[in-house]
Amino acid sequence: MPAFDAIASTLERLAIEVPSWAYGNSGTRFKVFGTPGTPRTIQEKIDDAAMVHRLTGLAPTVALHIPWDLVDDYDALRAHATDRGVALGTVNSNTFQDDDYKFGALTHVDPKIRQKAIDHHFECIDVMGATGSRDLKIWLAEGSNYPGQADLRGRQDRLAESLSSIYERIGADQRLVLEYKFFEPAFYHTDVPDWGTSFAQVSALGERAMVCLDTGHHAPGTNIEFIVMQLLRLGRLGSFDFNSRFYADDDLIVGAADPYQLFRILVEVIRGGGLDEGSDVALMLDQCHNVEDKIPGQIRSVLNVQEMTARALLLDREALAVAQAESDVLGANEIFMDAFQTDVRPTLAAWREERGLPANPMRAYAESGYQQQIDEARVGGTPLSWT
Ligand code: PSV
Ligand code: MN
Repeated sequence: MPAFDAIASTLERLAIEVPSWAYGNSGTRFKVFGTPGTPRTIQEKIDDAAMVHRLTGLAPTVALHIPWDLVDDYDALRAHATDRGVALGTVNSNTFQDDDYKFGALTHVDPKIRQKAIDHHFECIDVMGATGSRDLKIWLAEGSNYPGQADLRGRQDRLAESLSSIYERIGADQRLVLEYKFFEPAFYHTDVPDWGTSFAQVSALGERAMVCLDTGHHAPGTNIEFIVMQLLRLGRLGSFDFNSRFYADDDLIVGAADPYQLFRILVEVIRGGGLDEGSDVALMLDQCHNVEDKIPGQIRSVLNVQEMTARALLLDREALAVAQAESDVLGANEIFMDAFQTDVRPTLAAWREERGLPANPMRAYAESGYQQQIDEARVGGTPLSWT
């Protein structure tokens, strides 16, 4: 197994983008529970995200969701983030909360509604200009509930046309990233249900169009690491939305439901060059903290990714290659499991201290007094939420 020193420089590069919406209230369709200290403004969300970065050194950028994070002055928002030691990251479009989009947005049969959805993406691209963001991430809640309700082929053709108008507006240093999801909110068919559809659509656009893989967006039992391998091999893995799930798109803390799956995914990320210097693969979280405190929920999440990345980096690839070449099934599996079962926590704690970070960021947060401070200060106003 490689020594920790040999993997430290890669670990040092690890950067995980946090979603602004993770700091707001969220819930299920049954109930959104309010919590004290919830941000009332995007600036307060950024303050909370900055706390996660300060304690972990792992979360230098914050993703925005438009219009949830709409402001008049994005230059000022960018300055606010810089002042707190973080930067603004991916801009996520939102065509799923407007009445006009009941039967589709980029796929809608009505050209006026399609244009409205395209215009929204143009606005997002303008925002990216001001925030300095590289990626426009598109997730579409489009589909149908009943067989016969919609012309599947016509919708796919309209999607291609709409995406192409959006792609033409993307700047030379920017990317369009298309996220897929197999169901929800539509239950019969979804217009971008799987990586193959996303891949086909983005490949038709050009080099700067990529696929986003949200770990919660697959049918149970799907071999996600295989998809990771394939997209990296094809040069189209733009980004991850990390979270974990037991049943559907649960948006729980990454690595909480199935740490071994997270390890296997990261093994393929590393194998495919996704953590190499200069890699364009963006690692993001897409999570909701419905019942747990949001800031420590985010701290736990980035630490989980760091721990599994360290274990995946410790995989003895040379020994594994030999075992694979010899068709040594059990030997290869043992090498793989040895890396997964390595407890990296004490080594990571010491390494954090060496770099001026708290050995235990969860404890440091609990002892920082920040939660009490925001609970007391954030009184009045409307706590942000996605409902
Ligand atoms: C859809 O379920 C999704 O994963 C997309 O990334 C959205 O932007 C996000 O969740 C909203 O929470
Ligand atoms: Mn997502």
